[in-house]
Amino acid sequence: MSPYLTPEQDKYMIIQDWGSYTKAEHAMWRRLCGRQTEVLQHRAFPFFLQSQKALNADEQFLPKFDDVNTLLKKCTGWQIVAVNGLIPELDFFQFLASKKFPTTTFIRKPEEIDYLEAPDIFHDLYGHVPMLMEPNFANYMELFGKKGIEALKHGFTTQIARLYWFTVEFGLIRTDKGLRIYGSGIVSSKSESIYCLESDIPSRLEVNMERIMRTDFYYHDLQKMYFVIDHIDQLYRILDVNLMPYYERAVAKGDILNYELVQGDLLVSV
Ligand code: HBI
Ligand code: FE
Repeated sequence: MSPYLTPEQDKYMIIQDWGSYTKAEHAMWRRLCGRQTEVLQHRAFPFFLQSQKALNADEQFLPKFDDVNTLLKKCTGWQIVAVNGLIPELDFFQFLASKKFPTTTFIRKPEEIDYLEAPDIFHDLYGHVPMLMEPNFANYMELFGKKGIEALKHGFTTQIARLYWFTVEFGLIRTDKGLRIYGSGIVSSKSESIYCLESDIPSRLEVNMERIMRTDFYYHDLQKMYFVIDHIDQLYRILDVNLMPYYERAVAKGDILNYELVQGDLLVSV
């Protein structure tokens, strides 16, 4: 049993009742996968696309968590745990520190196809699980859980949430074919998958821990700021330090609005 897990987390865990999914819900999964996999062909990080295939998130039916876990365990030792929605930060980080990814089991309604408030199974499973099959990223996510627990203890909830947002959810990566997407919030959104690489509205900056911790973000709109890494293992390297001085400097220097550029920003061209 992981030292980070307590019986506390059990109250958030549910069972995926795969038999209860309706035809319409399977059809919604099919529709989302078919549409998004096409959009991502030359936009997503290659490893993400390969994992998608390996996951054979069989696009005909919603995936069974047991099948996903058999594959995921083999790849990186991670497991997805079924939850029914957003859970408190501390519990979320404790799951991550235990190599468990809280994954919702419900799927969005047709009227929510382009955007929904809280993560559904498409966002969590289609968006997050493929990257959890990449060993360096899986290590980053486990370390992230530990750093998250520490951040909450010291009152840096906002700063660590920004770090999660601009890497895990909305991160971009340089490849020899140009910028590609690895952030789950983007890969599960058709419009943002196109916009983040092709629009000239958002700025794209070199990843910078302190700058990220100062940067505000939108929940309900396309981002105006993205951060770019060179390699997936770069994430672990920049996180595996004493973060306290970064938190303190970020708080002392104050927040930066999502669309604002400041002195020292290193802009990345697409
Ligand atoms: N809970 N189920 C779930 N999924 C998330 O992505 C999630 C969460 N709780 C908190 C949270 N994300 C964010 O606050 C992260 O910044 C931690
Ligand atoms: Fe997410």
